[in-house]
Amino acid sequence: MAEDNADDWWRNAVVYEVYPRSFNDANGDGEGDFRGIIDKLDYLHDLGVDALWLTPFYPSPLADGGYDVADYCGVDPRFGTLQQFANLVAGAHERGIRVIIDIVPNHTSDKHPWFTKALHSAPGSKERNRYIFHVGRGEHGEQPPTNWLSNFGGSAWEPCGDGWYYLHSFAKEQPDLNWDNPQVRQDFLDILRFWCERGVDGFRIDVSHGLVKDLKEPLRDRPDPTLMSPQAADGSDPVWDRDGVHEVYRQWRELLDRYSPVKYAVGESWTPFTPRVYQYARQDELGSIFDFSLQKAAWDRDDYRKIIERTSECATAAGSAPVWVLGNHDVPRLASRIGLPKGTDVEHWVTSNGTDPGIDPAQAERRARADALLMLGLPGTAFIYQGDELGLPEDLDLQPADLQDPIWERSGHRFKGRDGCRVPLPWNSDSVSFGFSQSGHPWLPQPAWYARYAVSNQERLPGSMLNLYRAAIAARRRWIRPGDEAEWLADGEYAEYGLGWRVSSGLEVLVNFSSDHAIRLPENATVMLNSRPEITDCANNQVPPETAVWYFRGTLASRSKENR
Ligand code: TEU
Repeated sequence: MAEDNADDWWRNAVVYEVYPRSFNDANGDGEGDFRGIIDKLDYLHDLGVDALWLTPFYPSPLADGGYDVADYCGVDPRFGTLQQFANLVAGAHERGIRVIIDIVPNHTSDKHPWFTKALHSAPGSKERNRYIFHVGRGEHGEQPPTNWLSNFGGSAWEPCGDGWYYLHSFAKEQPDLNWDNPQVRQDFLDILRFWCERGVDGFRIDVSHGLVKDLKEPLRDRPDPTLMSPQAADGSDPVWDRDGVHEVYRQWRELLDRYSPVKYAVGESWTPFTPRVYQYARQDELGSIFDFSLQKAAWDRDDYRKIIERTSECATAAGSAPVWVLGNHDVPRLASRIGLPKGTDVEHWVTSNGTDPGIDPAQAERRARADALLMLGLPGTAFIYQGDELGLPEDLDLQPADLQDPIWERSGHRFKGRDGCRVPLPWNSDSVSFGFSQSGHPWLPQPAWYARYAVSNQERLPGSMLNLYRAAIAARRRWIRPGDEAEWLADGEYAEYGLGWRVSSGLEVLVNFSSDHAIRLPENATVMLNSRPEITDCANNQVPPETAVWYFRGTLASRSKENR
């Protein structure tokens, strides 16, 4: 690993999200596992990523895909063992790839011994005080204590049968921990230390804005309980984004900074954008925070410009770097979302885990390719969700019997949930389960059209999405530096259809958002990367619609000399 930026490696890193259950199955049980990931480390190395983020692999009943953790210091046998985890970390490090793991501090599984003990202990006991238990309202406690709702639908309070309830902001199998309890704080410091000592390089913090609740009596209702994020960006919501949570992360940062190199952390706060969210990115706290704005945006030049500007400003003001996310395991895949017809409410479509409102596949693919060059051309940290490098579309065909996400049941079958982006990856178009599993029975069925997207096919095609990602990541490593800032190219040049920016190496990125206008590049532009495989160079310096290019002014040879 490079020594020169050992603490700051993440500031321009490309991080690849692995959803272990769906990545690669080596033991043939239909679910991915650690050995499967180890077998693909060379693939990830060839892709060029700087780090892996593994979503939860801890022992879990999988009521929420592993975000219901029953033991924070173990490995679920379906994924492997602690020894295999060590092998995975060692194998990644040998290839210069860092490893980030997921920490889920807002809630545990209801099968965690902390919770089973709490349930069997008396109200007011120290066991119960690890969680948030409360008596119900009404004469006999027959109503929930407040109007708070679960993110997955229904009340956030589950009755225990004796007039008491426990709080769960997600599924009822995910009871919320009580972060007012010093024991809970201590336990998580121990958990972080446990994994730091096993060589992980950083952490992704689940629901980082949720931990601390206002538990002052009497408990307060939320003005609009259907919103699952803070209603006013001022810390006044009793559940989300409370000021008190920052004290937790300051303590964590003290611990993470004791290591050399220091450990990375990124917060996950699924909230509408407010500058307040960047408090998590302060350098004495987590240090960085995901920005999900592009995941909820329509393919629109002005919206993108606004987002890129405000995210870059806020991240820089916090001493951090922007963290770009185009896809993850919670939302319909980029390669479908980006093709939504004009006028679709993207945020609603994303959170209701869609049906097909008339996506034009060719257009969606063009835009997804341009979007990849856009994100990888921006300074900051870029997160890629497994399969997005293949341009995999969302699987909108899953049938009710296939669905496993708790959202499906908890929403009373109104929302299908997030399984469509979690379908196991296609590695080989000619093998059973497309090379994912010898079992022939992947835990979610793969559609027949997955064959076209298989790695084996894309490796052979110079213009494939996979090869575009590889080329862009390699070029980014060379031309985008930690601490770079995007300098907008004068609007006049690209007028109303495009966005263009320059970074310190002189690399310029141009994205043409229009679906019918070409944009002219400067006369002396040398194009280095082009998102359209069928167009080998930009004839007459014209960048066609829905296309992105990376170029330099002058010749590439002169640049290479300067940068040596
Ligand atoms: O997600 C947090 C979260 O708020 C999401 O549930 C989001 O609201 C939803 O997916 C949008 O459609 C994290 C994890 O990424 C997610 O997989 C878990 O289910 C959730 O926390 C609970 O741990």
